Amino acid sequence: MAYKRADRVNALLQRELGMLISEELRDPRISFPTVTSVEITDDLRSARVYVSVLGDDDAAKTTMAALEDAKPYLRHELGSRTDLRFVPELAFVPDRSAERAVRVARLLREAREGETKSLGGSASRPPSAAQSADEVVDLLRGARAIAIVSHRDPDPDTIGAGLALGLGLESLGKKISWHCADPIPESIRFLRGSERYGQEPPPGDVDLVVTVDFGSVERAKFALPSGPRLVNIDHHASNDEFGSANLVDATSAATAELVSRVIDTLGIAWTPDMATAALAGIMTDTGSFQFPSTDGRALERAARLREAGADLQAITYNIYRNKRFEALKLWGFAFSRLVREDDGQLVWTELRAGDLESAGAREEDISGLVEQIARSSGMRVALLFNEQDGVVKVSCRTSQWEPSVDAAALMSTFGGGGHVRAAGALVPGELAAVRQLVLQTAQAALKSARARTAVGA
Ligand SMILES: [Mn+2]
Repeated sequence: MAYKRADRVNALLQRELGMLISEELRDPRISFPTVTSVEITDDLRSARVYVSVLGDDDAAKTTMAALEDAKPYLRHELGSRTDLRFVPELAFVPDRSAERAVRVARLLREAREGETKSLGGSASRPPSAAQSADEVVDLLRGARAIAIVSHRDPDPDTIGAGLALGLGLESLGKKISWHCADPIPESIRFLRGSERYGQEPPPGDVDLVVTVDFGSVERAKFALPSGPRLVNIDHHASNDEFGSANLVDATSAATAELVSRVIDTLGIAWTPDMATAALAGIMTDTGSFQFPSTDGRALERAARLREAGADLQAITYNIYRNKRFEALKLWGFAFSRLVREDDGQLVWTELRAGDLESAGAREEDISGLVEQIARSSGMRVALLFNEQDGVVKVSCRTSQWEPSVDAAALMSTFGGGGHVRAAGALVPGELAAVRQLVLQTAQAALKSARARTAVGA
């Protein structure tokens, strides 16, 4: 019984302290803290509060010092916000696991780049991403005219993060423009403010360019102006830190989640429009909270966005339920050509050059299709080949079940990238040739995964 009670109190304290620290404390020494867990003693008299700080050791130290100073205030607030008869003594403990994860992601990337480097790649390394959380906030505070750039083939995360941040900065009196080389898909045009996106690149006379949700400049599709400083906010492990300041956290489930922390740090008040935009990004990048990337931060943020007035019904209808008839016709072509190999572990299909036209469909209607292919029982690697002018767009999804293949690694063989379970590549060449090459590589990856599993078993 006592154990259950403690659990409930831990969860309550974690939630309340998380909100208090990010929303009420305005101490400039505080740098992106997240309350990762709380452990209360059996007598409910004192609690260890684990806090992860996105930043270097100095950022962690000053943040912990600021929290230490805020203890009396925090305990007082806990007393008035909860039904606890006795507010426990608080002991703040730095939790470096999130920061460690960021570092591991960077080391892996550097190892990969090391291989490229020996083939003549660039040798310059950007400064630690850790220190840049503060740098990013400072740059945003200092800029007057800011251009926000979302990636090509925009998804709800890049648009939602861009809108939430831009609308928030606008409420601080800044001049904001939004840029995306490709048109905003119909399914996300319900997000208020999305009509303010233009397809032209940012002008050179802004103070700051902010890119959201992409890891290399090519994903902008247009050239970014070289004059203004550049802030790069992203959660892809493959991010090459092309900004003058980079806030890259590969442990974050969505750029919209990352941007939400920036918005809080800037002390911006959330509006329902901002909250809807951010929640759309978090929901889609976590597959409606189904992907393994769904962590406490994503769930907690979703709860807070909902409380800030995020329109959940608009998101579920527009993004998940409402489907264009022409899109269903197009998906039919892909379904009718489904192939499985390797005992169903490899599942693939293709869209051919004339398909869009015969279905009356658009490019954006393809989004979501590969997830449907990946539902096939026993699938470990799912591939969708989409024939375009001289290039084939390959989308890849992989399963966490053994033999498990790293989708990002597989796609990086073809110059692409993405996440462990979801990745893609644009491969120049004819459909048949590209398909054969990618399928061979996928089969080899499956084979080595099977061998590894056999050894491990
Ligand atoms: Mn994203």
